[in-house]
Amino acid sequence: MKRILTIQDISCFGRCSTTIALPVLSAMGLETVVLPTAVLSTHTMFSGCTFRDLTGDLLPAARHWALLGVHFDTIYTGYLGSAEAVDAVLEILRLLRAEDTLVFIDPVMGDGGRLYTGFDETNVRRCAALCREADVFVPNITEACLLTGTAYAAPGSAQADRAYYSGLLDALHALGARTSVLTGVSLEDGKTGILGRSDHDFSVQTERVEASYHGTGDLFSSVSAGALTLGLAPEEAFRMACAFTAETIRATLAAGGDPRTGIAFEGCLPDLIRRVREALR
Ligand code: PXL
Repeated sequence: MKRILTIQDISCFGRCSTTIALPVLSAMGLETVVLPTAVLSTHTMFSGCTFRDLTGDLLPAARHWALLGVHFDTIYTGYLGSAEAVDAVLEILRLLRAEDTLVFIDPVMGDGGRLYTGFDETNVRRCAALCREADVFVPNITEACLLTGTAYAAPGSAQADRAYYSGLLDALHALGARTSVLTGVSLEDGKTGILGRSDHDFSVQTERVEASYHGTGDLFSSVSAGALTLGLAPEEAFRMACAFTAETIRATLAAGGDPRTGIAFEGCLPDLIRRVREALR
């Protein structure tokens, strides 16, 4: 069985980060090791959340695994919460990355043209250092703009045309990842998806659903990282992640409820398992 390490926070209420990655990766048939960077009462879209920083525990845990000789097929990072946590992850990569380990970085920092609460320029600079370590790199438009010094153009606006996205992907890919994927890219009216580059360029567009749920990016990244770990080619892995994410957004909308409680992926897991089985046949 392949083994994946995911390094991101645990937000106890409001599905995102580890509370999505762990069930999704387990359902995909991967042995999933979690390393929480912090424990929060909720994600930061709820005001007044508690935040227990665990940065000091990250390296000792990784050193223990290195002593035990634990091998990771993939190391997947998401929300890191502080510049110090990013530095700890850089050390962890030096300790635990084997020649065949895939390093998948989702540089979670912001959305909608703005940094998330608690992030500033220091986070952006440290995150850029982390991105240089990535085999696979999956920022949204906001994060790609911050990391490449590009002006933000909102999806659907006149400035956000194909040439804008191509230029942004060029700048992103120049940061050095083997596979770079821009998420939240709208190439046609009423659609949304990704634009990617590995040994060739690819794009995926699905019907846009006029709803936005917390944790959607984490779901997309978890499925992508899982599918790549299982050995799918990048284009195939990202196609699966786009299709499954679109389906889950539709299911969440149908279920109703507060969007801050996060994307309702649980009822869709049997479909994810079916997609994985078909892809591996
Ligand atoms: O979904 C990204 C994310 C993860 N973890 C925490 C967050 C956010 C986005 O706001 O606040 C704690």
